[in-house]
Amino acid sequence: MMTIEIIQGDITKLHVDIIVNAANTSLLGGGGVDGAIHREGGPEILEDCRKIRNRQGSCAVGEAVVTTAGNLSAAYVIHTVGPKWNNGVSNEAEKLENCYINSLKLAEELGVKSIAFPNISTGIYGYPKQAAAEIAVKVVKEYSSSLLDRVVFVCFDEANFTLYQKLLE
Ligand code: AR6
Repeated sequence: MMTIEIIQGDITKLHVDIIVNAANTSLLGGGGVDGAIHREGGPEILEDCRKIRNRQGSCAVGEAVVTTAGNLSAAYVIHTVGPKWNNGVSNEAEKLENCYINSLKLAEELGVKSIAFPNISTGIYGYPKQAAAEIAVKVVKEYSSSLLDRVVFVCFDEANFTLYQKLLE
């Protein structure tokens, strides 16, 4: 049985097996939660990201890749690339769904039990928070895993925290 939790705070401080990053296709870091993860996790994460780039090039929107978590307490960081909001005309919903699905699948392949997600795409990428939260909750609720037993939604801002509480009550 997979339990779903909501926490308000900084994802880099969480004690879970996997922290998910809302990255960009370059995998080379950025602002928001991506900036925080690289800052707190240290340079080993970027080193791994560069290796992945050398192997496969950039990371497509909706896809997910895994690196070390460096100095973070997690075992791994999964980097997934959310869609930029484009008024809903660029299959953003499907792309966002894929971020959650592909991250969960990768976590299972890694054989871990717990994973924490930020509110992918709802910051710099401008995805409407309500719609994004509905997708995140739907995908996680529908995902059946024999291995994962804890999924945490880490909400940084009050608005997302309130939305997730309503959706999961
Ligand atoms: N812990 C948890 N959540 C956080 C943290 C944190 N430390 N910091 C911010 N958030 P964003 P995006 C929340 O902008 O919209 C980067 O430059 C934030 O409040 O980090 O997917 C990448 O490199 C929001 O709810 O990611 C890309 O270029 C959520 O994390 C681009 O931003 C996502 O906001 C990706 O944009």
